[in-house]
Parts: sequence; structure tokens; C-alpha cells
Amino acid sequence: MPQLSWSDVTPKATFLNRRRVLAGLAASAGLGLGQVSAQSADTTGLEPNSFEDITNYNNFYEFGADKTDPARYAGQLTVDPWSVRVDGLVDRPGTYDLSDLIGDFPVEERIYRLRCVEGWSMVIPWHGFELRHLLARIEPQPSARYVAFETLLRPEEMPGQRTRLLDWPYREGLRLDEAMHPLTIIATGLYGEDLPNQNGAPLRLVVPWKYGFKSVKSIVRITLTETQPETTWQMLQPQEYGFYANVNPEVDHPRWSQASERRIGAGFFAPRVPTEMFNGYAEQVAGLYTGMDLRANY
Ligand SMILES: Nc1nc2c(c(=O)[nH]1)N[C@H]1C(S)=C(S)[C@@H](COP(=O)(O)O)O[C@H]1N2
Ligand SMILES: [Mo]
Repeated sequence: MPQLSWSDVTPKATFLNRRRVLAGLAASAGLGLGQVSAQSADTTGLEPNSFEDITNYNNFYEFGADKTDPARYAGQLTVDPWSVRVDGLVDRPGTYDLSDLIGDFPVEERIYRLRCVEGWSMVIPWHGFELRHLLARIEPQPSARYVAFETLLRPEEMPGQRTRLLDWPYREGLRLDEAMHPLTIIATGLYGEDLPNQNGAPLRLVVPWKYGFKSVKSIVRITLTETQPETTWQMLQPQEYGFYANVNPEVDHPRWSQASERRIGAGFFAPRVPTEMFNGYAEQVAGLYTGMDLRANY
């Protein structure tokens, strides 16, 4: 695994309302959601999208397929109490209360690009912790090679789950080395505030070099497996959505080009911008895929 270095990364907290960020981080500490480090890492050099964009233009099919459905309906989701079931090839399986599972991990701000497979993108100032800390706590066994995640199944509070839009619950997965990479985080907030429900409260995966659908929201189950887990979009349309789903401007979706993207918030007439290999994170993550055919493993 390549060693991630932050040396070429410039902290750009200037874009953010510093007081809001620090207040938010303090609020998370108050909730017991993690030791706060003031560290902020910007991996984009771009101005983050507004809080309004990030919380009103969402994909969260559990609340409906329209981009505005999550903002409209996710408020009814109960996120406290929350527990996460950990099972499969781990030495510490069990059903954990959220704060027992993640309570003392160092929380950082990470400003990441998010590129949806549909061809739009945003820049989001998450806060959260590296997934590898959580994996270390649950102790994967030597035979474990993949991590599978599941979203909450609660049709009473998730109107989309009362339809057959997707095969519920929403499932995603990573290879273990991808999951251990220091860029892979579990987000618990954004803009220094607790994660809004429409963005996947209380905890969601963020894998910035992959298409957004890999970043599964409102996680209730984490399973370590030896074989590649089944994932929602791949099961639904295997020719269109692969397990890897690495952002790649050279591999088009069967129905549209992936060479460029529309930046949300840039204005309707703003030109599309070129999509970058691995969403701009090639230097850090390309080594994970050495020798792999990225066209076959889309
Ligand atoms: N459970 C669940 N997770 C999900 C989705 C979903 O529909 N359900 N949509 C995915 C897609 S396609 C994208 S682009 C991102 C969007 O995250 P955001 O709304 O926080 O920007 O969430 C991903 N995680
Ligand atoms: Mo997406």
C-alpha cells in the first residue's frame, strides 16, 4: 500500500467559517463521537460547495429517487439510538452502540471531491475518521479480504423502501486494502456539524476516488468476508456498475461519457469540467490497482 503523504496538501480552512467548524467539532466531542484534532486536510484546492447545495441535492434512494427527496423526507429518520452489527471474519463481532464503536477515534476535517457516476460533482468538507481505525478495533481475521456494508432497513421511516426502486437494504463493499487506505473515511459530519440525515447520518462511508454510489449511507452492518460481496448497483445493472467503480474519465458508462462532469453550484451555464483519473487521487491510490485491467474491472 502506498504511503499517503499530506505534504503536497495545503490546508485551506480559509474557505470555511472557522468558528462554525471548531464549534461543530466541539459539538461532536460533546456527543462522544471522537477526540477532536484541529487538523484540516484539503485534497482539492477548490472552494467547497455551500452547505445548502450539499444538503439539498442528494442521492439517497431510501427517501426517493429525486435529488430533492432526501432533504424533504430524511428528517423523519431516527438516528439516536444507533447500533452497528459487526460480523463475519472478525475477532470482535457483536452489536455495538455507535459511541462504543467509534467514540474515541481522532476526528479530522477532510475536504474531498465527490463524483457521482451520473456525471455531476461537488466538493464537501466532511469530518470523520479513517476507517482503518474502526477495522483495527474489530480485528479482521487473516482470511478476511473484503469489507461489506449495509444501510439501515426501516421502511416505516424510509418511504423509498416501501417501493421496489432498489433491492433493500442498500449494500456496498470494498477490498480490504481499499478500506484500510488512509483516504477512506467514515464521515460523521460536514461543515463542522453533525451529519445531516440526507447525507447519511449518523455514519457513512466516503471513498473519494470512487463513484459516489460506493459511499454507503446510514450504516448498520459491517461484515468482513473472504469473497467479494454482492453490492446493490452491481446486482441491479452489472454491465453498467462494477464492484470497483473507480472514477475514470477513460472508461465510459455504457449510456454516457465519463470524461467530464457538471459541478453543482457552478451555475447552469457553466462549462463542464474534465474528470480526473481516480477523481484526482491517482497519486495516492493508483498503486492499489497495479496490474489490473481498469476497463475489465470497472
Ligand atoms: N444507502 C444509500 N447510500 C447511498 C446512496 C443511496 O441511494 N442509498 N446513494 C449513493 C450515491 S449514488 C451518491 S452520489 C452519494 C451521494 O451522497 P450525498 O447525497 O451525501 O452527496 O451517496 C451514495 N450513498
Ligand atoms: Mo451517485
